Amino acid sequence: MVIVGGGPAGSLLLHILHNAGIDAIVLERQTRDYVLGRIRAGVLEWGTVEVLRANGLGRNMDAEGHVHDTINIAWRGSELLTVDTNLQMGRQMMGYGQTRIQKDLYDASDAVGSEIVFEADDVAIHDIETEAPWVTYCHNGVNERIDCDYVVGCDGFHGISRQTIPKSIRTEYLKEYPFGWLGILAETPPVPYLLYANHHRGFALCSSRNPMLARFYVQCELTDSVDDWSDDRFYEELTARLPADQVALISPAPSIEKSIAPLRSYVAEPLRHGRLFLAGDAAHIVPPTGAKGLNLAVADVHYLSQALMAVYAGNTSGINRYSDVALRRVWSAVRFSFWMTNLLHRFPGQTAFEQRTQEQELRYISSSPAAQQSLAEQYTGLPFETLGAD
Ligand code: RFL
Ligand code: PHB
Repeated sequence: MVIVGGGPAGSLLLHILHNAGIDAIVLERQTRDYVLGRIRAGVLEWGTVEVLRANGLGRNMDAEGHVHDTINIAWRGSELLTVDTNLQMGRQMMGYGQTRIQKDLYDASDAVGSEIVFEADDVAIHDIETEAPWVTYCHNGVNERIDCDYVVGCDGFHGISRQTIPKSIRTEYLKEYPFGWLGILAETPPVPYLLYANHHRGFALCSSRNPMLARFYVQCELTDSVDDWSDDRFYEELTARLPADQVALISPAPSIEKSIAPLRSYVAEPLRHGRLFLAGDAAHIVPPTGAKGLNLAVADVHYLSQALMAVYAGNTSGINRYSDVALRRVWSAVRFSFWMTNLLHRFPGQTAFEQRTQEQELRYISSSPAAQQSLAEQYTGLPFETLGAD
């Protein structure tokens, strides 16, 4: 089997299949260091934690991760809404950076000798509608060809796998939001919980990576570049959007990483065409507000690996359900992330009326255990479905 893309989705799938004795190879366009240097997700649903543990990837996460059992939302400059996910749903989240998961995955691949080809250029997928697909790529100037049973596209939003599905078969759904997130990483003690903010100056978020590494975000203009944002300007804006007692928890320190990400929702359906399957960001993107992107990638891989293991044991029913089952979870996360994004951001041209309705929704959640339970249920992640039989 060929897996295109060695991000979290591709390298986790490789690891699970390798453990099950299924022959697979990952083709990754970038260098190992480049993939390890990308700063992205930080919050894992408990289902993700369990998938990682079940596949022998829990040791560092359990030693270094930080368990969160509250979601905190500051609003109107002084109010603070705290949802206790343990109380509401009996569930928690794990703070553990994507960079660390990626390192754990690459280390696991080194330890067991599963194969990841870095700097694989010009990957192309052929004859995907036949029983005998093949993949070509160029490595160290040499053209290579692999004949395989299946191809899995885990090559992210800008990958090539999705484009292999003819346009006549693919349906795409896209929503672009009129703002981005500017994120920094700083060596300073983080706010000790997840802290989101709705403020008339715009959204803000305080998260963490470890006890001496904080991750902060502020909503910014799509046209902004990181050069427009000195560290001083960043902290001025972040602290202007938070209540004074929360600001007291932040000790500004120089940024060691600074980047801007646009916010979008995107889904491509179906997740299967012939012998090609899509998983993770290759098929869907959510705005980071709900902390769902990496978790969806892990859920896809969970479903797909189960289905593929069944195929090699002679049962093809699960693989025929993969696209439908995975897409149900995807749309649930797409809807939730859209809702969180609408609730917490300042939209261009937002009127005082719209600001008040956002604030009223936050007031309602503050006072309603039912609303808190719904937020906690979705944020901590819905249970996995079973793939079932035909
Ligand atoms: P990735 O990580 O994009 O990996 C795809 C890999 O494919 C490679 N590739 C190719 N390889 C070969 N040939 C080609 N033609 C190729 N084209 C691309 C790429 O080099 C890359 O290595 O997708 P994957 O594996 O599906 O993983 C998805 C996650 O990375 C993503 O959903 C999350 O980072 C999203 N996300 C968050 N998710 C969460 O669950 N919780 C969070 O708290 C969270 N926070 C975030 C986020 C994403 C963010 N950004 C930057 C968009 C915060 C931010 C700011
Ligand atoms: C992060 O820690 O990077 C993070 C946390 C929560 C989010 C998005 C990103 O919703």
